[in-house]
Amino acid sequence: SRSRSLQQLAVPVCRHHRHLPPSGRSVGIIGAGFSKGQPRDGVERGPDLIRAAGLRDKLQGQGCAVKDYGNLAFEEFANDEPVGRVKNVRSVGSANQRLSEAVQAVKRDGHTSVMLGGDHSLAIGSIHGHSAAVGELSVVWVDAHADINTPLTSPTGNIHGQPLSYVLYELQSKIPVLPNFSWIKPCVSAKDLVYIGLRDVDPSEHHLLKLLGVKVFSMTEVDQLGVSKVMEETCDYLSARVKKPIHLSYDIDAIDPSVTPATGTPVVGGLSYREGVYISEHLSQTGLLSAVDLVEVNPLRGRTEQDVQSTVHTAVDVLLGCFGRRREGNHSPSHRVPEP
Ligand SMILES: [Mn+2]
Repeated sequence: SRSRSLQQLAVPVCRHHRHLPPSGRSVGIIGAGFSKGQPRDGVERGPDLIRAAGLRDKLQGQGCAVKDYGNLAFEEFANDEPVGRVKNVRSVGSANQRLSEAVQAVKRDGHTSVMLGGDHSLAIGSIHGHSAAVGELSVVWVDAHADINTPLTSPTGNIHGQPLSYVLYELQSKIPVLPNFSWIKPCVSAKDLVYIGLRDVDPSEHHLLKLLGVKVFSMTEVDQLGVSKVMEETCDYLSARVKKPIHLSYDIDAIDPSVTPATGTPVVGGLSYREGVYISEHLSQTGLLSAVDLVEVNPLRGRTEQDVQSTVHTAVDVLLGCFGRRREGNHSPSHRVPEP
């Protein structure tokens, strides 16, 4: 029959996962305008810019239920002196504890959590809260950088280059005691982490990635395999044992600075717009996406208004892709062709 042959044509994108309809998802948005994981002003404006670009209406327009939990308020620390080389430790620890609790509340309410940053140090609290609510996770880290320095290997002391070191079980013994960090419990196994888009990795990070055997699709592999094969292999790898809920931590600097220039640490040779959106479209199809971070949008790093708009709209499109938007178009099941 006609419907039978159409079904046969609908080959799942990822062979371990089933296709889901592009509607009916429930999204909980958390604004986390926190910037002390790095030195540049402006990244705290990310959440409101992404909202102003119409995120909520666009998600609702594609069939999602959306609850916006508003912007988190973060505690100020007057004397947040460096600990060793690590900067703003108390502020970062406190902000992430607050964020972890917020993500847990969003997950308890039954939503897919969307955390709008802010800088990438916020992945600590986002991943911690996600795991506290749902248990073991897979993490897909889309970024130009590996963000896996420990406090002792970091060349800069900026915690946005370190978040993974705090959440990986395997690095627990390498992390010194830090003020406001005692609540953090490692919750991700190195075998459940996949990187996409790397192209600026410190030697000490490269050593850690090899030591832990982390799965990496750097820009070299994206060039070699193409993004569709990278995503197929990512899902095959992550679902080879057990299908765990996926945490997507998406740094906008993964995408090429010609498309997303308004970010703190741009690196040439990044993902195209199309590759960047394909990643979220593909993960959406798995039905396993349970929390998303979209971080490092910094309007003060754009030289023109066009730079800022291009960065913000790309961030929105990445998020829409996470929740069923398809470039072929979408329509709700209730659509009928009008009769004359
Ligand atoms: Mn990052």
